[in-house]
Amino acid sequence: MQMNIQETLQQKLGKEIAQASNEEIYGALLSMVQEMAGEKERTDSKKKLYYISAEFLIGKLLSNNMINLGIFNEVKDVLAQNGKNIAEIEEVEPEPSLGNGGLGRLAACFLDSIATLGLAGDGVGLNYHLGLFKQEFKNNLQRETPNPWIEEKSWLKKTDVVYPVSFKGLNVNARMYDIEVTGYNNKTNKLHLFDIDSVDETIVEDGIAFNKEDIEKNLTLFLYPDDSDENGRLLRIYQQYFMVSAGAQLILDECTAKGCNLHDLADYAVIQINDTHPTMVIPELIRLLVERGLDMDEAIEVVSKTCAYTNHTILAEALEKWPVYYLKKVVPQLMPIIEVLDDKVRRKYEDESVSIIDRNDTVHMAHIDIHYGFSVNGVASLHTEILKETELNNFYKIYPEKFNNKTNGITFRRWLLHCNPALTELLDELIGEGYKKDAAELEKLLAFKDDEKVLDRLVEIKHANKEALCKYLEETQGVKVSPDTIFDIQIKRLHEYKRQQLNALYIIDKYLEIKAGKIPAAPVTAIFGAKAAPAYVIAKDIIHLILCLQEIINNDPEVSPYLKVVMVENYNVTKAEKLIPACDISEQISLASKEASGTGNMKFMLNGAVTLGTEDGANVEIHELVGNDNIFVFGASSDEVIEHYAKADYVARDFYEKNPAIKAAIDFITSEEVLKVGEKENLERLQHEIISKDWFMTLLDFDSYKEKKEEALRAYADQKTWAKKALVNIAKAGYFSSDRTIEEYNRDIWHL
Ligand code: 26M
Repeated sequence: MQMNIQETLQQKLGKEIAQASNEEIYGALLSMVQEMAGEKERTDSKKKLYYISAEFLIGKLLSNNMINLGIFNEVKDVLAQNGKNIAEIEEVEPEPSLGNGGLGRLAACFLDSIATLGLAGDGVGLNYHLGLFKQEFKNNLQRETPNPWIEEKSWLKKTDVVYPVSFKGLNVNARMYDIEVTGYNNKTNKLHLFDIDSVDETIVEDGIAFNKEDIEKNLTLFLYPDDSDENGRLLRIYQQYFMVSAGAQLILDECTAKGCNLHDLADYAVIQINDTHPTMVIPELIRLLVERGLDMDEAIEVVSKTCAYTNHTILAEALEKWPVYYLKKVVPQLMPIIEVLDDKVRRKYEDESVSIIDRNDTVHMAHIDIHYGFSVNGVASLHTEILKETELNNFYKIYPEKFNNKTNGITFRRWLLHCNPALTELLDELIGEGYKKDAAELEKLLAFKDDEKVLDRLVEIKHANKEALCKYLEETQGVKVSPDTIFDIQIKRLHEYKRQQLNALYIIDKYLEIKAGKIPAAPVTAIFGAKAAPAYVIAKDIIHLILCLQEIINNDPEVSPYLKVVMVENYNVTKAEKLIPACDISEQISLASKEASGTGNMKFMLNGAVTLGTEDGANVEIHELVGNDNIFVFGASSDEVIEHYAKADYVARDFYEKNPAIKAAIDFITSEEVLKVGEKENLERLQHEIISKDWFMTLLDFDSYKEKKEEALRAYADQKTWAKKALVNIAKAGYFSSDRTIEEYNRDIWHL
């Protein structure tokens, strides 16, 4: 094999590997991997899954494909023998950032697991030319710039498959591009990304601004353009319909080619609708089936047996509702169908709250999914319970049989084998390689819980990963941090409910303590990574505060020996792969009941970090698995939080006025020190928000957060005990393999 790879590469390069540039080698590897993937057997079965999603946050593909094809180590060795470093070649690949965060990354993990399990299931989405904006920091503020990823040589394969898509007054073509999805030692599937030939990247100007009305030029230009104005929201509808109309035509084509007569569509296809972004696939499929001869009632019934819906949030503002007037403006052909769907619901159920079109002429997308899909799932136990008992209770009463939980998972190929080769090697040595196909086997590691040598190795591996991160941070951002400090990491989208501001308040409190002469027992490096939506003002203010703290604290010789702050620029999948293996404390501090699941929490645990978290989302399940000794849990429970909202009795100002530590930390936000490096307007706005609104109850949990965090920092001092906690976390992480999640989807929903 080794000889083969060497020869193939040399042939593609037309020269010796040693003489080629990293860019040339990347190109040759890309082409070799694509050919190998193309030669692999495709999954095949009568019934097939279509996972439709507006986001597939796939991240870089080269190394993961090589791991899945079983050639990674050989390639690495061949390159090394020729004086080349695989890590440097990985750097050449641009990251396709085709997602915002958890929802998009979940879709990518799922594709990996579906192929790995040999299930026939393809992804359907959009080929955004510019992924989620690139984040730059200037004057301690976030700036957004375009984030292109498509190069002459890329993973995309242009196909001849083209479907017509009609909007009001505009007919366009959707062309299909494919990305090969290689399973780990198994068959392959495809990710189908639809695109419009007329997209024009030159219309972007001044950061990420562009003409939102020129649909032919902008339809697939950006991932989720800003929806803070009406044109942005209309463009989202254009994108969504373009995706589902092309997807629906693809599904009907493939099924009829396999002998489906449309009446039996549900025997050939199952469609998983990832949040409400693809919901229009339901009326669109009905429309197409009627066009092809089914009567309306039967078309509705067939589609209802084919579609299943996943909910990823209980935040009311994130549940999509489109004014009828928008839909009439963009996709008038769907409105008569949506009206029939609404009419049927109204005839059957008196309860206004379950209607599809409400009295303000607004279409509730999730309601379409729940009435006209056969399955509704949440993404962690607590989340599903809240959906059933609270958020969607009126639906649960009508359709108890549709509701089910599918706790999220992550692919261990990317989040362990690829990002943490040293830990992978140790595991191979201790428990064999079976865990790579059956993650539950990680529990075998528990046998080494009291093995000092093993615990020492875990400590060594973590330290080496921290050293590698330090080197990377210095090279890329010029910040110097010590691997001998505790790495406390919070990386995730910036959102008030995730409460980066709580972490920031803790840091201020710590800073003030150190300034007052209270020296901490152990030095800490607080690391953040987060992008804020361009129009989310308070989220950007929180980034501003963290960047100001970084400047003040890191340059203060009294404080920086004990506390440092690092805000990683342009946090993305690639950076996550470097940060997670180096983490000691995993910050999962969302307000209980608000984080549907979280998946970063699982990645950290798998890499031997200990969680500091609230009883929210999948943290609850992590807690149950590892037990009290191996996690640090704090804060109000979801029941308490839900009650506070119901009674509207939470008053942030009371905490500000009655708790001196809280007051001092909040006052510091607009102190002279911070104003020296920051913007008055932003800092005052944030301060006012926290004192007078604090919608996500940061101050409610401040004391218990501080107490638990101090406990965790103290516990770290005993390295053996800490390593044992790390070991238990790794051993118990098997449950969070997306292979397990996908097996459950298949067993309960897809039946492939
Ligand atoms: C909406 C409107 C305009 C622009 C963007 C959006 C939008 C985009 C993505 C809204 C929500 C989006 O994603 C939500 C999301 O990522 N949810 C996360 O899903 C994960 C996978 O299930 C969970 O682990 C997280 O808890 C949940 O927050």
